[in-house]
Parts: sequence; structure tokens; C-alpha cells
Amino acid sequence: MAGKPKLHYFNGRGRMETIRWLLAAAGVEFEEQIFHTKEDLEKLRKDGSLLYQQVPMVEIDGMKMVQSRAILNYIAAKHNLCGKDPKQRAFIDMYCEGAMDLNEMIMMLPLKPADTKEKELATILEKATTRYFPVFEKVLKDHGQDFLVGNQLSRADVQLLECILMTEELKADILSKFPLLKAFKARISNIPTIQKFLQPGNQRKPPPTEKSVAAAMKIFY
Ligand code: GSN
Repeated sequence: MAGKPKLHYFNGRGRMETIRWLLAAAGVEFEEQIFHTKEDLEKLRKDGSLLYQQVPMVEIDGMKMVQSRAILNYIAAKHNLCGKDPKQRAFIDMYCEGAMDLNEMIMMLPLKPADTKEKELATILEKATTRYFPVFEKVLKDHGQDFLVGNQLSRADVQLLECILMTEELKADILSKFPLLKAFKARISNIPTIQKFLQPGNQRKPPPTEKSVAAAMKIFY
């Protein structure tokens, strides 16, 4: 039997966090090899472990996988989290890409110059409430089901929950005009594997701080 997946990344959320979420939701235990220095990253590069010299890298089922989307696709396919036919998958992919676009804006916020951060934050909140969340609210309203696609848990539900929680960290009442998303958040958070991941002390990473961002920057630049 293959061992636990091993995640190679720095000590932060970045592009690995959604991978942590998806593994946890699928009930897969995983290990983390956190690197703290440029030298640790160089070592991985030198031993040929990184196809494009980049992380995230996940050792899984005898592969050293890179490219966060490829990794997510593999985990989702393996654990039946991408729908039951190509059409369901098409919708799941569209919802995931929307959630990832919003996540990426949030992920990049700490890297923006200090004098643009406030404006950037306002743009993110505006996009969340006028572009992304209305789509998901409408999907849930139109079909009246518990999950976004096909009336069963998919990666879209997991990735949307991650996205909602990240956006709430920026503005706690961001869901105030989205009652169905509020109920969705409670419902998906209650799935036992996800509930476990949300417990303090689990493998979910905390939001970035000035200190953690500076430490990550030192590794890559
Ligand atoms: O999605 C992906 O995994 C890739 N398309 C991008 C991965 C990436 O940009 N990795 C950064 C680390 S910070 N993001 O997670 C990276 O390894 N940068 C160093 C480099 O030489 O590009």
C-alpha cells in the first residue's frame, strides 16, 4: 500500500492550502515536509524533484507531482470529487476556477505595496460580493440542493468553503446578503472530515502575517 502523501512547501498557505483542504476533505492523511530556507528549496531542485523547479510538490502514489492544478485534479479524480459525467465536471471546474480566482487575489494581497493595499482589499471585497458569491448563491437557489453540483460532495464545495472562510477573514460579515451561502458554509463545515480539518491544531495553515510573508519572500527571492 502506498504511504501517506508528502507535501513539500514553505510554512504557509499559498498554493498548497487548497491541496491540504482537498486531501483532508477526502479523508486522506498526509505528511508535510516544510522548508524554511532557500537552501532547503535548492536541495529539492538539485536532486531533480521539481519538474519546473517550483513548488508545491506532492509525493503521491509513486509520483513527484508539481503544478497545483494538476495535483488537485489528481486528488479529485482519485477520490471521486469531480462529478459523475463530463457535464458535471464542466460545472465543477467552472465553480472551482471562480473560487480560485478569488482565492488568488486574497493570496496576493499581502505582497502588494503598502500604499495600494486598502484599495486592493476594497476591490477584492467588491468582486466577492458582486461577481463571485452571487453566482454560487444563485446556483444553490436554482437547484435547491445541498451541494453545488450533482447533489453530492465535489471539489467545488470544498474549494468554495475554503474561499468563503478566506474572504470572511477579510470581512467577517461578508455573507450577510447571501443566506444560502451561509447555510452552505454551515452544512459543508459539518462534514466529518472537514469538521476535523477545521479543528484548531489540525493541518490547516493560519492566515499570513507580516512575519510569515517576509520569511517566505526570503526563500524565493
Ligand atoms: O500552480 C502551480 O503550482 C504553478 N503554476 C506555480 C507555482 C509557483 O509559482 N510556485 C512558486 C512558489 S509560491 N507559490 O506557490 C515557486 O516555486 N517559485 C519559484 C520559482 O522559481 O518560480
